[in-house]
Amino acid sequence: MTVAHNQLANAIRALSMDAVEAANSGHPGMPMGMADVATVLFTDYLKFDPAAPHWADRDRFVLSAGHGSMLIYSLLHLTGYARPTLDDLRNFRQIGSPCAGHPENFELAGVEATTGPLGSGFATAVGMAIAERHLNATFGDELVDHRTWVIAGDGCLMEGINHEAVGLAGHLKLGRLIVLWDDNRITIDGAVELSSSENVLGRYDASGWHTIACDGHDPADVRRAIDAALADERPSLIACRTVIGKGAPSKQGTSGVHGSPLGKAEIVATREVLGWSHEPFVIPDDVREAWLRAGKRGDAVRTAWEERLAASAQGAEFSRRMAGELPAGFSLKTYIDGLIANPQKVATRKASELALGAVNELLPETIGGSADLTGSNNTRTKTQQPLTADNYGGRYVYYGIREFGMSAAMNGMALHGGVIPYGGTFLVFSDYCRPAIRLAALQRTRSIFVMTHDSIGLGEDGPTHQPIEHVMSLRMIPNLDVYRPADIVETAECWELALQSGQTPSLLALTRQNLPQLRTEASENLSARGAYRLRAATAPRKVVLIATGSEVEIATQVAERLEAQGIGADVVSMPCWSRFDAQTAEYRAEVLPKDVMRVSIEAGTTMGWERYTGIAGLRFGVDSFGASAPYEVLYDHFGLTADKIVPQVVAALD
Ligand SMILES: Cc1ncc(C[n+]2csc(CCOP(=O)(O)OP(=O)(O)O)c2C)c(N)n1
Ligand SMILES: [Mg+2]
Repeated sequence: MTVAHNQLANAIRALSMDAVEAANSGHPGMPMGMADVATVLFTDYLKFDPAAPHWADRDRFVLSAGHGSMLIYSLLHLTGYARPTLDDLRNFRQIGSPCAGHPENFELAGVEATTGPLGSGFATAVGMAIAERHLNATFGDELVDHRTWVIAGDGCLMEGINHEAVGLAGHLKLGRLIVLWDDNRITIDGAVELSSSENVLGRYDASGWHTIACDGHDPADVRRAIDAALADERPSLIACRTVIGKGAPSKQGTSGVHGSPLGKAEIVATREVLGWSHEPFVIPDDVREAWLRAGKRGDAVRTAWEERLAASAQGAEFSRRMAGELPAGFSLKTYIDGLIANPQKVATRKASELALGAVNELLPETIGGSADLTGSNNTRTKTQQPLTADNYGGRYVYYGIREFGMSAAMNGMALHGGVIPYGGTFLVFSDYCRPAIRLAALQRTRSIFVMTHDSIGLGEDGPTHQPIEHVMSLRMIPNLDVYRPADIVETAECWELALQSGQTPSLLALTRQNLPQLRTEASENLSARGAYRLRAATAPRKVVLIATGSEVEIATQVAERLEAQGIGADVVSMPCWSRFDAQTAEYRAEVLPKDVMRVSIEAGTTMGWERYTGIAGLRFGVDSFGASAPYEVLYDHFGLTADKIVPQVVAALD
């Protein structure tokens, strides 16, 4: 028995308005407006299998307009995913339900990306499309042959990040990326024309996209547009003209239906208009069966794919990569042993390049890149070919000056799986990446941010380029490991840890200026503990000097001078706060004993170092903007030299 398109779409509308009503919060307008488009996509086009939600060759679907979360929750429920259940939907936005206010990738299979910050989902999807093409180039059509679909709203297209994402996708000719734009001409404040008079399709055309418009409430017209998008080799934007809150007689077409429950009377009237007489959360059998049939469309395709995977000579390697597992026995120990044997004085950005030389040989899944600072970030290694529209098999992306777009795309690559993305810019521009770094941490992706020029130590470029608050403020982001290695050995250790952290993104803060190798004896990966005693006091211990990165060298100089005066001083190198905080209380107390004065030295804000120095300790850093001068002059100017620090420590001990 066939069920009319309208009934399928109305099931989404009813679930959405009823769940928002039950929660007394949420956004009914977008799911009701896009119900027809989503029904066409999920019943006729999307390659997926609710019984095998992690099937590697499934199409990726990203609901970039994350406020419309009830759209994806309805679709996952109706097509037969194990979750969300009807109870989950009834508990939309309540504690314990996987149906969070905005879709979270870690809550539900089928939610490929966390969305809600407008524009981010779209930019993340660009990374998924890059990963798909790259893996296709590596493993062939028989294993990798899928698309990335996005539903985006006016907000997703207005955000600045959209400019970066569209430019990158157009340049890389990501023809398997198809964006369905909910062109409803409404945002929260009212009509789009209040704030925008942009020719959106013109902008996309100019960026190398295929564009087409359709009536988003006419399934045949939506199919026509999607078919045209499929036939075109460019990425596609389909402007789906819709009415927000479609079906709610007195509210549809207005911003009033964007983010508020419809209210009892309007819901009764909507049921009338839709011809949907069922109680809340009741789906009639014929509609339920029709939706479940749509969810089974992918079954045969998936089984055939599994057979190809099992028969493929590359099957095991492909599966390893998609599982996010490193090759058995992966370690940088051999490389680090070589460093111990042959100490070198290099900037940690250079040390990072050298470590990457080893990493990129050992791990075929890394994809590097930089936001137009390749030569400064030292992110490209000799064997890496550019990933381009003509060679998706390349392993280095020239992201252009698109820090946010790069970071979001990296998250998309990591979420897609099969690749490990890393990308660089100056640390000060982590501010431009920050929303994506935060989403990497929230989504638990292995994105590795390589941030060089990490302090006033970059010198002459001056205060606009000198990070002050950056390292500290990045440390505040939960589930982000911020590393600031002190020398070439720690840099390699931090790279090893970043690569081994499958569920935690990492950020490496690296110097422009050369640093001596402080670690000259073979050992386990000491950076893994976050902080460790680099040098123990010889005279009776009075001070523990805690430093990171380039200031560890200064701390050792301070310690030598103090020791010469008979004042025993430990030097603790602390490349990663979050890792240190995860150690046992005994270890932490051993490294940072309470009964000794503790002093921090870091060329950035001192705010926060009280955590380890206590109020009674001393904190040396930079609490103003920097200045433009050679870096040695700046270190003296800001008091970060042994000459300036030693007398203050001695005075404090008296
Ligand atoms: C970066 C960001 N800024 C602001 C918001 C708050 N917000 C959520 S939806 C929305 C309006 C979006 O308009 P549109 O995309 O057209 O959605 P529609 O009203 O059509 O559902 C805003 C401003 C957000 N979620 N993310
Ligand atoms: Mg809108």
